[in-house]
Amino acid sequence: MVRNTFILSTLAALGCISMVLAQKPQTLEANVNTSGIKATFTFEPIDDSGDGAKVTINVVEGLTKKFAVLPKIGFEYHIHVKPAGPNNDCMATGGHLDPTNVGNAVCDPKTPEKCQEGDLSGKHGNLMPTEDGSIPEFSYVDKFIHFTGEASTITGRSVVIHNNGTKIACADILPQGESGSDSQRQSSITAGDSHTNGASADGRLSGNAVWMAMGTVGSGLMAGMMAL
Ligand SMILES: *[C@@H]1O[C@H](CO)[C@@H](O)[C@H](O)[C@H]1NC(C)=O
Ligand SMILES: *[C@@H]1O[C@H](CO)[C@@H](O)[C@H](O)[C@H]1NC(C)=O
Ligand SMILES: [Cu+2]
Repeated sequence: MVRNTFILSTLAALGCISMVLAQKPQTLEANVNTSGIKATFTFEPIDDSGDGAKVTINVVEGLTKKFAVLPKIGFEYHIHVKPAGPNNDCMATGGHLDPTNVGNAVCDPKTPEKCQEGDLSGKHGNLMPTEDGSIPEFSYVDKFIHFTGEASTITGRSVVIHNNGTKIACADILPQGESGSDSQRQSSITAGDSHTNGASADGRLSGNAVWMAMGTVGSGLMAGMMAL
């Protein structure tokens, strides 16, 4: 009986590890809710590779024609390198995410591979203002968005919306469900949940986590053998 329990728990532990290792990158989200602008940007992995995202954008309010400095050109938006942090400081977000060092070269939507990874409006068009400031939800696939790689991952960075260049609103890119209020974000950091514990910034298991998992199985084996 003890032996069976031990074998079963060992198998269960191994099962959990293989499930975690084969895990698809997490869906990420940036919830903009500042300066009267409310919008959600969702980044869903298109497969297990960590490269490519289905981006879904839902602007609830704030992007009116009246507010736009250039209503015919609209609002640019990008993934910026740094997060806005707990005070949601758009000025702290730094420049565009550009791991291939494209720099200021103009982004041609026909050759997105030559654009900055973070230049979403360059690749897919600006957010166009409306009378009431909302934009019906729309989606596109961007194969050059990465969930992995220290330099290329979008995890922990930010989405910034501009009005003729000026940063007007922003939000950090976090695992879906954690991108709500600052208090939510704070509690998820202090609680050290499964997203932050052992998982590296790019959403995959770090070497340490693998060794910790192996250690757990090892202890299980020892405990099981001692019980025999
Ligand atoms: C947006 O911000 C307002 C004011 O700061 C707050 O009352 C509201 O709960 C926020 N909405 C969401 C969806 O986080
Ligand atoms: C838009 O921004 C440019 C560059 O900062 C500036 O020269 C121009 O005056 C702005 N346009 C308007 C209509 O404010
Ligand atoms: Cu920007």
